[in-house]
Amino acid sequence: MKIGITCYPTYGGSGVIATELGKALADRGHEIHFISYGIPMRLTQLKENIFYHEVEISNYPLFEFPLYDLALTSKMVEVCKYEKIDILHVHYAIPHSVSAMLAKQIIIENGETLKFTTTLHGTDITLVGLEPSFLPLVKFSIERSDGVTAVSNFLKEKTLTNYKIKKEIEVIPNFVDTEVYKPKEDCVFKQHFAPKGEKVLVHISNFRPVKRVPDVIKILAEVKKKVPTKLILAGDGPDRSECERLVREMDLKQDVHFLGKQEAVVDILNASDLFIMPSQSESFGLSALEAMACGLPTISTSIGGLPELVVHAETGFIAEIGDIDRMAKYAIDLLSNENKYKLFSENARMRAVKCFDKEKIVKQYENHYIRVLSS
Ligand code: GMT
Repeated sequence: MKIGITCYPTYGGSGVIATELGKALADRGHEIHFISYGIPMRLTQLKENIFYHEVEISNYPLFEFPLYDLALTSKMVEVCKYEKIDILHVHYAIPHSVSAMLAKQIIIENGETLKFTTTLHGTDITLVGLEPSFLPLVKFSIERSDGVTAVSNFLKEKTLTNYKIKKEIEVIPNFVDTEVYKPKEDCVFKQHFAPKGEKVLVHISNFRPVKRVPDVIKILAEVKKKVPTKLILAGDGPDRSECERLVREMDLKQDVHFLGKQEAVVDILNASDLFIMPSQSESFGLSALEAMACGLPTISTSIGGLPELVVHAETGFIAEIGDIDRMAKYAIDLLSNENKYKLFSENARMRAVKCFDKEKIVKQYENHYIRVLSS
């Protein structure tokens, strides 16, 4: 198949999944054309059947705001027409689904065909998409998509109810390459972060308010009272300065490592013991899945799609949003009980391999394309 993929190329779960999916589909013999404003972060290797088409944005002085959605539409038309794309797969509804809908219309007007499928990832549905300036367009473009997938049952239900959409939405969960994301013995970095053999909590995100990163710092402060523990915070975003301020204010500077944006996620996870995800909105929680694949139990909130990923009292623990004391208690429990920790760690890895491994989920996308193309 010739598959066009549009996603946000920067850090963030939807871009990661779109890129990893494209790479995996290319490994399975498909021809992949990425269409975006930048080269996707994880698209680092040259491969004969992967192509990248950059969207050029006009900076004509009359346009006070860049007209990205329109430039993207034109690029989609060009690529789909000349590369003879069978199916265009857009990740994150805004504005990608709208551009794809328009591109398809233009192609059809020219007597040719194009099918497109939209993968809903999270805030495109639960937050931004609900804003009055976007809602009608998001609803319309989802309704007009030839196929729609959501990364969790939670997100599927939210889409159907919030947008009053009557449409078949297939749930295809996110995935992880469990051959890459796996436990590694004797991680050399651990010594650096925890020189006296302390335990290590880790959180990786884009530091947006929905991630509630300050909660992670407050959890560390509680855990430290019982178990010598350090914290790794990887990633960057709007709340980073606030977190650095909180760390100084709480006198935790010696215990918290701010790493900023990092690519060595597997090493970071392997230098850690517990993954903390205190989000107030999370349709899936891809970084928690990556942690689970590396054998890290996860302590998360009960919101969104997280209970579909984290099995309470088996692969980690789930608490209510903002319940710092409970999350800290769970962390202390796991970090001070070696046998229990080992069991949870094995369970987490096993669940990642059994339910969310790349090979299994990529096949589901392939079948989805076949269904959409034959519909
Ligand atoms: O960061 C992104 O690219 C999108 C982002 C978002 O805010 O919508 O992440 C969403 O998509 C990820 C990949 O499917 C999920 O793992 C995240 O849970 C989800 N984020 C939220 O729902 C807040």
